[in-house]
Amino acid sequence: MKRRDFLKLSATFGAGGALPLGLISGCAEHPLPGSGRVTRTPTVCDMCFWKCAGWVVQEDGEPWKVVGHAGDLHSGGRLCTRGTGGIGAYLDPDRLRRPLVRVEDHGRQRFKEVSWEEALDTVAHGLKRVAERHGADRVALFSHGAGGHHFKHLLRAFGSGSFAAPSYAQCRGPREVGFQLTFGEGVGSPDRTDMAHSRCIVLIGSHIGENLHNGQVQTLTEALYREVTLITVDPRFSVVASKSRYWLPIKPGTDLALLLAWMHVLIDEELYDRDYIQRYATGFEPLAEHVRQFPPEWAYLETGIAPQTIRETAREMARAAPATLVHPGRHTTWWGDDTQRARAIAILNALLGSWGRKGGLYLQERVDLPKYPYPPYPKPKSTFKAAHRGRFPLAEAGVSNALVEASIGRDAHYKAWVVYGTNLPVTIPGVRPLLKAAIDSLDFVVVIDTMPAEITGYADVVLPECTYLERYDELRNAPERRPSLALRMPAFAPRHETKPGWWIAREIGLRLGLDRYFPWKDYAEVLDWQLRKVGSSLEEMQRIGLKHFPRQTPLYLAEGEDYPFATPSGKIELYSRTLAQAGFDPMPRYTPPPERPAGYYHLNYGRMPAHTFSRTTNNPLLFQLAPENVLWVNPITAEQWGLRTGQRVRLKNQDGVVSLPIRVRVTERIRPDSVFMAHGFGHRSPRLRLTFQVGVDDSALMTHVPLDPIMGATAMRANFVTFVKADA
Ligand SMILES: Nc1nc2c(c(=O)[nH]1)N[C@H]1C(S)=C(S)[C@@H](COP(=O)(O)OP(=O)(O)OC[C@H]3O[C@@H](n4cnc5c(=O)[nH]c(N)nc54)[C@H](O)[C@@H]3O)O[C@H]1N2
Ligand SMILES: Nc1nc2c(c(=O)[nH]1)N[C@H]1C(S)=C(S)[C@@H](COP(=O)(O)OP(=O)(O)OC[C@H]3O[C@@H](n4cnc5c(=O)[nH]c(N)nc54)[C@H](O)[C@@H]3O)O[C@H]1N2
Ligand code: SF4
Ligand SMILES: [Mo]
Repeated sequence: MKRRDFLKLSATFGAGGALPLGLISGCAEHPLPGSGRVTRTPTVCDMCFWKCAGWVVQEDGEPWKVVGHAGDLHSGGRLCTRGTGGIGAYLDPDRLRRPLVRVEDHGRQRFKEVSWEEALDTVAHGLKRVAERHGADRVALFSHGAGGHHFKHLLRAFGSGSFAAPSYAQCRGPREVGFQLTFGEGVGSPDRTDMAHSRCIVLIGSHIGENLHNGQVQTLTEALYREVTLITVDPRFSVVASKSRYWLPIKPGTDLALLLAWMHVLIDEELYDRDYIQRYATGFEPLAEHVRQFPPEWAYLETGIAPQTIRETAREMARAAPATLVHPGRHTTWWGDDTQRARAIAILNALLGSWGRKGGLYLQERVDLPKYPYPPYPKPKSTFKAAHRGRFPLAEAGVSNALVEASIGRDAHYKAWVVYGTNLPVTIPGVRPLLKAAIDSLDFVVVIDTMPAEITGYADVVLPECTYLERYDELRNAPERRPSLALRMPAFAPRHETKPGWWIAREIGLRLGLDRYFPWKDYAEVLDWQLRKVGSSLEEMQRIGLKHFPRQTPLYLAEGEDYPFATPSGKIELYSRTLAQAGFDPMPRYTPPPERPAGYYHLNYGRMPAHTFSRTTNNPLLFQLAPENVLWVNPITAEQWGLRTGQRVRLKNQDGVVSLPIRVRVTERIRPDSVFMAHGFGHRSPRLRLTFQVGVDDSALMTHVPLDPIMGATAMRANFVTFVKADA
């Protein structure tokens, strides 16, 4: 076991390059574009995970702009702010440039720049040693984003079965499990919401607009033009709340009470879709019996929402049904009972008959794209389940925080990590002390990133990947309403000494003797092979970027059609035997949230349109739009504490953790019992020169992290903060 210092990259290797601000002023001096030779290259945006298809436009070989692909349902032909700012990711002078290896000099650790040869040999040596001593299954992969695919392939071939992504236990996991239990299928990505045709939309938390998933914002906008009845449940007057007919400023953490009361009204007033429930669902009687106990008057005491409003909104939902969408949400790891809340949302949709119906949740289909014929993977000796130690019985993927825990100590299960495209210290709440202990215990850690993000400071080897604009990746094969394939290909040669993920994975694979799993030289060969199997080719896709394929199955259920749901009963399960058998409530039960300590406020957080998590805050183009996050404070609270807009305060959480200073914004748009900030700021890596210590990192204040017992999600909303004047 060796102890590792958190290495701050700034002092350890030559940064080079002008300050990013140079790039900003440089842009203004650029001659007017459009006068030279214009070329375009297809891409799939990677500035977030909505995967919009687009074009990289160049003039005389110089980067000009990234634009949306007309006809693409993800982008509607337009990219969002962040997608447009993709060029900034390519140009960022703070990018990782060369491979780095941790070395020790006179008792001091630092990073040394090395050749790719040396870095890859070091990685292969590190992984091989772990495999020989403990087994290849003792290597865990943490990954997020399209490029993670190459490393999953590498590690499967190697013999590992332990993969975790923050898109599961920090994001969509509870919703996928909740919907799967109810309908036999998850919601998937892009979310199967048919908002373009909805007549009533219910948003529970989902702050669409600030949560900028492009196609979703556009279909919601279409719905608003058609005067959809929009009902938004949010303790904050979000942008979308301002467009809503009903804004329900719910007491934080009490949504399940509201959902049960809505079910109560639908059943009590016989407003639910009786035919649909009779044909497709099972467990209606026990559900009706269960929700009888939860009238709006009961929910009022929990949620603060007036009984009359609860009844009125339930009736609105029923009036528009089945073209009523109760949005499943996306980031659903809130309070620790999140699978049950997702179940309640799924059941509410079922009562309204909206699953598989126009204006509700459509039926998904992907292009039937064959997998490249690799030899079968060896069966791993253990999988991520080893890390769960019998907990989270319904988790279908690795729970990242559990994998971190299972990496701590001399006898820990995991001995090495591969981390691709995920900034673990900022991403997993409450993980920092665990992360430090894990890194001290592990034999070997390799991080593949584009930026000197916080996670790189924990690595033995840092491998610099090129950005998505400089590489091929897997084809986008997403189940939008019309199935399509989209190509990401290099628009520019990789800058500095960066390399594409597929190349890095292959080079490591060859050094591990896994040649059989990498029979190609260039990933373009894989893409061409796949595309030819579906009647296209790489050459065609390089020209057109995006190709639609006819649907093989219907988008909606036909009237009166029998439909086999992929649940154990073949029906929509209002009562879940699977949950009962695993020792959980078969129907959602409400637990009140923890009490707010006196003088403390709910720490609420979310998105802002100009940034994606911590990955874009240093992007020099997006930084101009939103250089820092601010703290929303209600005027009543502000007056009690003597706070004014623009003033800086520090926050202290219930466990005594104090934040960096953050600027106050006094606004009626937040409840007096809560404060709000956007996630992704307050960087601790000085090598991120624009954003180092600018704004506040919400995750640093999340030290109380309840886990969803059903699938392991890390709740992020159960923390409270108070104010410390910045100068104090
Ligand atoms: N611009 C931008 N867009 C993004 C992303 C990004 O980084 N940047 N990330 C994308 C990803 S991966 C995801 S998962 C999605 C997440 O986007 P969403 O799924 O919309 O996120 P949530 O965190 O569920 O919702 C945040 C909202 O919940 C409200 N809220 C807080 N507490 C409660 C409560 O107790 N009850 C209710 N009803 N509401 C509450 C907050 O006030 C806030 O408005 O965004 C996606 N879109
Ligand atoms: N406190 C708090 N925590 C959260 C959330 C929150 O709202 N608040 N949101 C949660 C949600 S919904 C999600 S989905 C997760 C997201 O979790 P992450 O995906 O881990 O989020 P990021 O902070 O953007 O970290 C991405 C990392 O990938 C690197 N990167 C970017 N592009 C590339 C690339 O092309 N190749 C490689 N190799 N690396 C790249 C970035 O430099 C950065 O280090 O966070 C979750 N955690
Ligand atoms: S929503 Fe924006 S950032 Fe996300 S993929 Fe689309 S254009 Fe890119
Ligand atoms: Mo997410």
